[in-house]
Amino acid sequence: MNNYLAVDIGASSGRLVSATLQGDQLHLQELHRFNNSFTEKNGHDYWNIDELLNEIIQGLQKAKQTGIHSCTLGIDTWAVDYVLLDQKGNRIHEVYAYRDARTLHAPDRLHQLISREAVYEKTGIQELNFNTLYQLFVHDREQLAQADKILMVPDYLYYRLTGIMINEMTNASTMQLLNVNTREFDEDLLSLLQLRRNQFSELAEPGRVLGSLLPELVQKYDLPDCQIILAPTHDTASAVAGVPSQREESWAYISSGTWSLLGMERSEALNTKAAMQANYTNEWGAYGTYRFLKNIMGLWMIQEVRREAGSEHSFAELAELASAETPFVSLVLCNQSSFLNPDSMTLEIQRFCEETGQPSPRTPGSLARCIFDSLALSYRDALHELQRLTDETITRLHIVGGGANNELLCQLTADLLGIEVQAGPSESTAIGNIVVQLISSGALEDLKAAGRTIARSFPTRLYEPKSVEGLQELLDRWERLKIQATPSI
Ligand code: LFR
Repeated sequence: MNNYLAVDIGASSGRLVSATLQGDQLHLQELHRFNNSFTEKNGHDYWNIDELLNEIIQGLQKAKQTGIHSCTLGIDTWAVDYVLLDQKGNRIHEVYAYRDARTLHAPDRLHQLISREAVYEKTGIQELNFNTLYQLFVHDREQLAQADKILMVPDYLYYRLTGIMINEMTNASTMQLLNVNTREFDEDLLSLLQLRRNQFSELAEPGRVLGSLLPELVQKYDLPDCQIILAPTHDTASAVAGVPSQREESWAYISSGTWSLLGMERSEALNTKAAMQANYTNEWGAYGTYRFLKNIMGLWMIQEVRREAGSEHSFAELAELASAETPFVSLVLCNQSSFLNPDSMTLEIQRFCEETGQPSPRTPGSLARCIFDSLALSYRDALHELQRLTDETITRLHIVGGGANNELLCQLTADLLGIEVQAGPSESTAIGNIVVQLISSGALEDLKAAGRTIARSFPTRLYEPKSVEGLQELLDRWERLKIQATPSI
């Protein structure tokens, strides 16, 4: 039986999962799990990239110990962050984490040189100050000029495992440097950053067989014989490939993790002015698809509040405490840039509530309630925008990722959006990574077949919308709050 391994690393945790296809069912087993976070050094936030590589190697060793001698392997991580390499392939700097504050004002500076409209028309990518375009714009010029190659984080991990350099497309599109018409790097944007095309590698499609693990690694660490396949290396691209949709009805998704990514899978980009104004993006997906979506601040807010309280409560406990609270007492505008990486998320939420004349949430339960209520209201806005921009009526909303386990948030979403929510699987990112390997090796035909297999293999839960008491009044309050708002991400 073939073994398919997925390395899936998000901003807060990573895992190595093994899968087998038995009949028409996919079976998953988690072999290794580890924490991930960025750390501050001399006023900047960095990832520990070497540690991530060690964790992958440990995961592969565990795979071998459980009897997996040969397999295919795909890697996905978050997007936008990059690694500069010298001519010998050595890293020449620490890897900045995208929440580092150095890019906070970079968009305004860059758009003095080229307009927002022109960049959106070229790339179709939403403006987020941490996009690679803005990160490279503020990166030390000399170091940038010295870089022989620029890889994204998963490209770098693939390189260290195989010795082969590529720029995988789904992650590359989040650089905001690719032209959606030519589907290549945009020369104007490259020259604006004083970069050369040959500082990047070939743009490679997910599903491509990259090669094998370096023999010296296999020997040194006693690793299985792995054929390396390019997953959709952007975790959100994998997550959407992992949605249990047969791709027939009009469906939307929320990939619910550190971020909530709400959108649709489309076969064409939609880079109109209206889409730009709503800050919708067209990230590239597997098999020529686009993810027309919006970033919403997501579970990062509750992760931070929990961490600041010494991780006293589990996420499930926090959701339970929130369920016991009165709904909609205090609301925050999740996408305010002040929530991107505050010194204290708890204080920032309290400050927002006080400044807008709302009760300040002081307990773990009321903070959690405030976050979940506010996220669900943000989803409502985003879904309405999505329908308006695409002129489609969404009949089903899939929630995948860790947030699919949050019953309160799933029910709130169904209620406030007035739509049936299908929640699960929570491991859609690893699953999407794996189904692309299955398609690549001929075991599944396409994304539709993958959707059917995922639907058969993993239980999901349906949330029917219930009516919300005082909805109109709540929506009026929410609209008033948005008028009081300061700029958002
Ligand atoms: C989710 C995600 C989002 C991206 C953000 C930064 O993990 O990849 O899609 O906007 O992280 O990379």
